[in-house]
Amino acid sequence: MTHYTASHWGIYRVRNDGAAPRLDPYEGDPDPSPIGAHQVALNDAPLRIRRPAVRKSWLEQGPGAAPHLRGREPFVELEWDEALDLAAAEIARVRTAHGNEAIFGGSYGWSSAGRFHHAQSQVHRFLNMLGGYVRSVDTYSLGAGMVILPHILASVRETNAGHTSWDVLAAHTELFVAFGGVPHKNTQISSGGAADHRARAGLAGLAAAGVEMVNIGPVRDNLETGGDVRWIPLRPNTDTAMMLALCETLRAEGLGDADFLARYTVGFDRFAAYLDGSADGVRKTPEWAEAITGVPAETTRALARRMAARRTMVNVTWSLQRAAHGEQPFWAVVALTAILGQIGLPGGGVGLGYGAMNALGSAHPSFPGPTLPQGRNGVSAFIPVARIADMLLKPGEPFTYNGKTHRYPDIRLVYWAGGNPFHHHQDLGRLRKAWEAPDTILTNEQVWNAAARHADIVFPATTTLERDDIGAAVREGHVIAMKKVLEPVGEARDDYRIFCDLSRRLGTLDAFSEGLDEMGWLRRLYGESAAAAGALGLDLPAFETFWQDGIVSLAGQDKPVTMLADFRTAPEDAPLKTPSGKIEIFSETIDGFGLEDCPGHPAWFEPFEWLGAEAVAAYPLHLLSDQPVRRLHSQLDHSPHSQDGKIGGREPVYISEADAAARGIAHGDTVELFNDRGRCLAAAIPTADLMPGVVRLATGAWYAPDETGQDQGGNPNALTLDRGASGLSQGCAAQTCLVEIRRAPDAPPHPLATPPPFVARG
Ligand SMILES: Nc1nc2c(c(=O)[nH]1)N[C@H]1C(S)=C(S)[C@@H](COP(=O)(O)OP(=O)(O)OC[C@H]3O[C@@H](n4cnc5c(=O)[nH]c(N)nc54)[C@H](O)[C@@H]3O)O[C@H]1N2
Ligand SMILES: Nc1nc2c(c(=O)[nH]1)N[C@H]1C(S)=C(S)[C@@H](COP(=O)(O)OP(=O)(O)OC[C@H]3O[C@@H](n4cnc5c(=O)[nH]c(N)nc54)[C@H](O)[C@@H]3O)O[C@H]1N2
Ligand SMILES: [Mo]
Repeated sequence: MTHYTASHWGIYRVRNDGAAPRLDPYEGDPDPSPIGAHQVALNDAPLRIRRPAVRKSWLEQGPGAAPHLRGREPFVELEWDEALDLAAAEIARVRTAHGNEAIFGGSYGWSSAGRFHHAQSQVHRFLNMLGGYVRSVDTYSLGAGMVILPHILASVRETNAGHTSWDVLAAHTELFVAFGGVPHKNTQISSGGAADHRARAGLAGLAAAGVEMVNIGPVRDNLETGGDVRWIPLRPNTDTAMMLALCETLRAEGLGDADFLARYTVGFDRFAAYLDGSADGVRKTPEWAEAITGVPAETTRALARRMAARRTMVNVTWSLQRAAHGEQPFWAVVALTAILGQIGLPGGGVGLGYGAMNALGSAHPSFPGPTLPQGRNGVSAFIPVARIADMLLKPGEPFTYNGKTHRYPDIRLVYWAGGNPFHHHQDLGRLRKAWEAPDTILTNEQVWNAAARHADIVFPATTTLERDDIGAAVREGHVIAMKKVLEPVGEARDDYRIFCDLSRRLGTLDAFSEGLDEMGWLRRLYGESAAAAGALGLDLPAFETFWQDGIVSLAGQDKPVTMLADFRTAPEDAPLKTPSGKIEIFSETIDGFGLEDCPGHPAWFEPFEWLGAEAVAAYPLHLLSDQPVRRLHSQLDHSPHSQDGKIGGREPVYISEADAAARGIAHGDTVELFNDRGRCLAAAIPTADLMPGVVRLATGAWYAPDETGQDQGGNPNALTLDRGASGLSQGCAAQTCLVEIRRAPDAPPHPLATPPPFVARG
């Protein structure tokens, strides 16, 4: 019997031949990620939450006590039963006094890979059995993209699973144009369990096939194939202007595919009137774009001609839409590739996220993996996920979302499980203020990170290694029996058990558990998934065989994929799910919403903050906060692998050599990044791989503000702007942020985060 476990960054074979279990990479993985290597040793780290704990003032004075002390005061550890009684009584109180619409259970976050012990699904199911909760919609990953794409092309679910596979790209693509690169670092991850890491081989395959590679953006080293890559530096958040100029060049020079536009798209004429300036008096020429992007007009013009003459794939990374007016680069790239007319042809068309996750470009078969049913939510109120602080600060106030106006609910109780808002949200100083609004904040967590420290009642949750589960991810082609590796640390319990314990106290245990234990659920969820796979002609073995073998691999059943090939072959038989059934270069629906910041066709808007703005005088550097190389978000930041990437315990901030020299900053110097919103410390690394005017500080260092509010950890969200991408999506706009940077006085090395203080009951 082979023993496996799985995480978002890979599958591991568990070896039990030494004193402690050891994790080896899955033998079928050609390019394993080192991120998870230390999981066993870390499992018992000092930072683990060992016992239920309650914030001191809350315990002594009850709900709503001294909310400004959240994150600043000690905890009291309690017995499980007492802590569960307190939490259940508080949930009951809020439901009775304020109704379920006063409970926020959006609980965004990545939690762990197993499909049953998936913390979000667990907390949602738990709250639904009680009548429901205020939910959040969309993701931080693709806030703007998820709203715009269904109007104009297809849902993100379809585009993510439908990307042209790497083999087809290598065989057919001649020119690969990447806005924002194809960062190998990000392809370590697939939500639910990356199985075989294929991006490195995919990129090398393009180089070997002689595909011409062009990388457009502020960062040079995010597209590495082993071969030649041409870098065109471009100011952050200005990709749309360059794409519009490419479109205008194709239009003006008659290089577009008129037949494609006529048969497969609607609304090109309306867009053309914007491109040629007849609509607004400004022609979107390469010269017009140069003033915005910094890309020489001749470079853009020549690239447009080359794109039209070659089999061309144009890719955008997801970061492009995690910005002010983030809908526009996604819409503009769809329009650009529609004009080129290669959508649905092998190796041509549009890529919406090669390099964002491992799964994109996979040829493995797709089938629905196991998922925990969440039940029905009796509350209709919701927020776009990144509007959490607005909701808490402005109850009752209106917001727009996807063409409608809604109101923020008045939240009294927050329940978070499996996410770290003090990692993922923008402008953490503002979030801290907003966090004072609810009477009570409950969380299940594994580690004493900032989210746990800012809660009132903290329940210690088990890790993946401490329980049985099933791993599976879209297009990864594997189902993994994730068998328990270690005993739980301290008194940690599974999220399922915690919600069973609370449900029993609240009278909903039968509905929540359906009388099943962990194994009962695993059998049921696996059976449902196997049946769905069977309907697609994919044979999954019986549960016993699966559990015994430890893994099911469908890798032998690969089929090359060409995105939107069916639509191209027969648009009448395989229409898109857009209102017209075609690609919408102009959307009557979006136009009808009447939004000033998202009209009926792709358009250029000045970002809220950017290098062309007046604020540049005070804060002359554009901060990019990209995904970290050495961890998944804030997870495992305390691992040796993540800590090895730091200097003196500080997160590195990359800065162009010119900007570093101008400020007297040398390699390894402690620096302070600051703007009107916040301040954080980091360690400088001058580099030639960034354009001047841009700095890059990855996300995920643990937020640790001192008494003055200066974040010692180096979390970029101490600085970012908390504003929706537009009135259409309200998506996360983290990549829109100006800062200044200066040498900081010598500071002692930043220590690894530690647990909060505990006190005995007063
Ligand atoms: N500035 C800036 N900010 C960003 C981004 C950016 O580009 N720039 N990117 C955004 C994006 S794309 C994302 S997806 C978010 C990610 O934000 P999150 O998904 O919230 O970040 P994680 O660190 O993965 O948080 C997962 C948490 O779940 C806990 N956890 C893990 N397993 C379990 C479990 O089984 N049970 C329980 N109860 N808890 C568990 C972990 O300890 C961890 O605290 O960040 C966003 N924030
Ligand atoms: N190792 C690791 N991998 C991950 C994650 C992780 O935490 N760690 N998180 C995963 C998650 S949840 C997500 S959503 C995906 C996100 O995937 P992405 O959003 O694509 O990832 P980023 O690293 O933020 O950005 C990709 C590149 O775009 C560049 N960029 C930023 N702004 C601009 C711009 O305005 N124009 C151009 N042209 N380029 C720009 C960035 O510098 C970076 O090099 O990554 C996933 N992969
Ligand atoms: Mo994400």
